[in-house]
Formats: sequence, C-alpha cells, structure tokens
Amino acid sequence: MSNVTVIGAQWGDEGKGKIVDWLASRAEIVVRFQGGHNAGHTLVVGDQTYKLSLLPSGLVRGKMGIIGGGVVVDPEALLGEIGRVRAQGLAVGPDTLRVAENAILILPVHGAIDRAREAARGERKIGTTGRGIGPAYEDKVARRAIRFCDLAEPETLDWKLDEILLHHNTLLAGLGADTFEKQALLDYLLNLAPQLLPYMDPVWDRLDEARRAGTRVLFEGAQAVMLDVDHGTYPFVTSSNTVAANAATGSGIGPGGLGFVLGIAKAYCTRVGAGPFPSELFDDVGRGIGARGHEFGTVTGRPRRCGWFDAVLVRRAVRVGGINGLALTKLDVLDGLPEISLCVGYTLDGAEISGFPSAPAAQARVKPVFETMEGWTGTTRGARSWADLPAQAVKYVRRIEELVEAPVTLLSTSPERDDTILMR
Ligand code: 2SA
Ligand code: MG
Repeated sequence: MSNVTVIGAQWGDEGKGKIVDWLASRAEIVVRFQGGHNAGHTLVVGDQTYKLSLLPSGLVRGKMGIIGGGVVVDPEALLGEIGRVRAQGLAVGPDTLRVAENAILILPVHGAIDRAREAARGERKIGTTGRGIGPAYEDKVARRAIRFCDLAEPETLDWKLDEILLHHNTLLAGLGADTFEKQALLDYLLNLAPQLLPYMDPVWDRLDEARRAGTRVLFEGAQAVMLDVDHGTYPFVTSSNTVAANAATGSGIGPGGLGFVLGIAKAYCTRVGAGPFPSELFDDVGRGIGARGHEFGTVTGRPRRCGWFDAVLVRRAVRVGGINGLALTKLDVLDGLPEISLCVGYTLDGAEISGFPSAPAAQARVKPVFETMEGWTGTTRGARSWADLPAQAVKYVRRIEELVEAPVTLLSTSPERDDTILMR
C-alpha cells in the first residue's frame, strides 16, 4: 500500500476518524493539513473514546503525528487536547508530535471576531464553530498572521500584534464588541511559547525524508469537499481547501506524494451549520436517522441536519476532490427502514437541471429528485464481510457506486475499528 489521503466527501462528520484510525495501523506518520480545532474526530478503541480536534488521529495508535503548515493552530486548544489525551493514557510529546514552523496561530481575537460577526449576520449566519478559523485564515492571506515559528521571536510578535490589532480592534469596535490589549496578547503568547516551541519542526523536510525512505504516510483531512472554500457551497463553507490537492500544499510535499485518495461518505447525509442541503429530511425519518446515528457535533454538540444520500453532490466531490475510492460509513443507521431514497438529480423552479448551481439563491431553491429502493430487514451492524450483508444492502451500495462513478473500497459497519469491510 502506498500513501493514503483521506478526505470527507459530503459536509463533514462522515466518520473520517474511525477510517483514519483503521488506516493508521498501516502507516507510520499521520498528517493533518488543513482546518483546526473546528474538526472533531471520534475514535473508539476498546472501552476508550477519544475525541480529537486538532491532533492527528494516528497518535492514538502510537504513530508519529504531524500538524502541517496548512493548519490553523489555537495554542491553548492544542495544549489542552494534549493534556486530555495524556490523561487518557496516551504518550503524546515532542517525540511523537511535530508542528510545522509555518502553521498559523489562532489568537483569542480571532474567536471574538468570528462570534461577533456571526451575531451581526443574524439570519444570514454561516453557523461557524465560533473557533476563529475563518479570521485566522484571513490573517494568513493578508500576510499579518503569527506563525508557529514567530513564538521564538518576541520582536516579531510585537510588530505583528500591532498590525493584527490595528485591523481587528477596528472591526470589533465597529461590531460593538470588546477590543483587545496588545500587551495582554503578547504576554499570553510569550507565556505559552516555552510549552509550544519543543513541537516546532520543518515538517516538509521530515516528509521528504519519509518519501525517500519509503515510509508510509497518511494524510488526514478535516471537514469535507462540500465545505471547501473554492469548491463547496460558498459562502456556507469553511475557510480552507478540503480537497485532496491541499494535502500537498498544506503539508509541504509534491502532489505525487498523496497516494490513494479515499473519500469518506456516510450512507445518508448530514450537515451542521447553515447552507443548502437539497436532500434534507424534515420528517420523522430524518429525526430517526439523527437519533440512531447520534448526529450531534463532536466539537459544539450541535444537532446535525439529516437527509438522504445525495449522489449528485458526492459524484462532484469525487471529481473535484480527486477521490479514487469511497469508504461508506454508518450503513447500519439505515437498518430496518422500509424504504431508502437516493438523491439522483435536481430541479430548479420546476425544471430539471444537470448539476448543482453555483450561486447561493439558486442553490437554496434546488429541489431533489429521489430514487427510492426497498430497505432491508436484517442488520448490517458489525458485519465483517460482504457475505454478512443483507442482499438489499449490497444492492444499495452497488447503486451508490454506479451513481457516484467511484468504487466503494471500504464499508464501515460500526464505530469499532475492526467492523470494517475491505471491498477490493
Ligand atoms: P468554521 O468554524 O468557520 O470552519 O465553520 C464554517 C462552516 O464549516 C462547518 N464545519 C463543520 N461541519 C461539520 N463538522 C465540523 N466539525 C465538528 C465535528 C463540528 C461540530 O466534526 O463534529 O462539532 O459542530 C465542522 N467544522 C466546520 C460549519 O458548520 C460551518 O458550516
Ligand atoms: Mg466531525
């Protein structure tokens, strides 16, 4: 097996954590390349449940974890999470975790801006996680962000904080929110620096060494293609590129190093936060799926909106995301439903359309075209081979493969790592 890059093929929460965990046993290094502590990956190992936001999932299996330069790192969140997993018995330290020198820091001011802006948007809010992700990426592109390496240079922190506060305090004041004091932020960073700097690393160099040595690397995406800042349902997206291509940029290897791109998709569909969701269910079937699938955000605890599998959007995710094969998760949540629908097309204002439109008002008006199949009576939960699945469940998976034009390479049948079927 070569390197593997894992990305979400829907709107996030597809069960990437479990699949990454399964794959991590076959890799030596696990790399996060985008997003920050807006991600939430749940891993169940025996009787322990790990909830990770910023740490690469492979750490749970004793693998080397790398946080790439494409990640936005909240220093307190990072140290807090390290503390929590250590308390659960994991040995995480500078020998097992490396953070890119060029990773962007999320400061308290970013969270404040994120939340103040969302409040000001009212009905038009995006439903962000309020973690300062967007404002931190904005500072990166605006060339004023504080990077991990700056923690070693108090003089750099000093002038960058001037620039950051010139910008953000003006905005905060305009939004009627509290502004920030430079000295307090400087003290905050200088105080955390000694705990953070031991993790700093030229990770691109380490990955290049791994490539030369033939060491297997797993790239762990957060969020999903439909939340990609370029290819998602803009503006209801996150502020990073979630497609596989960004695993190269966000970690510092060439695109040839990404290996097999595995897209993760749930056997149905969920979305947390605002934005278009054509196959959304507003009835008891949707509520039942949410309850059986425990559809609440790992990070914020928000209930997730639930709907049928949208084959048109996943087909698009396959194409723009560079997905070679899919891992289909949570099939067992559909167990016992008399009928299961798949979204196979759309109409806009009564007329059939070939794809999903790009502009937001049109996206919001799109209606789904469903194809309905018979459900299955047996259970798929915990199945460990193709032969254990009810015939109708096999039919459903095959139909998804046809519609999204990609093979289902893995099937996950429970949160337990070993309840995973390798299809080919
Ligand atoms: P942000 O905070 O700027 O990235 O939010 C922008 C949009 O991206 C969505 N988003 C997510 N959607 C699903 N899962 C995410 N992570 C957590 C999880 C979510 C949680 O894995 O459970 O705990 O609520 C995630 N992160 C960002 C977000 O909902 C906005 O639509
Ligand atoms: Mg999640």
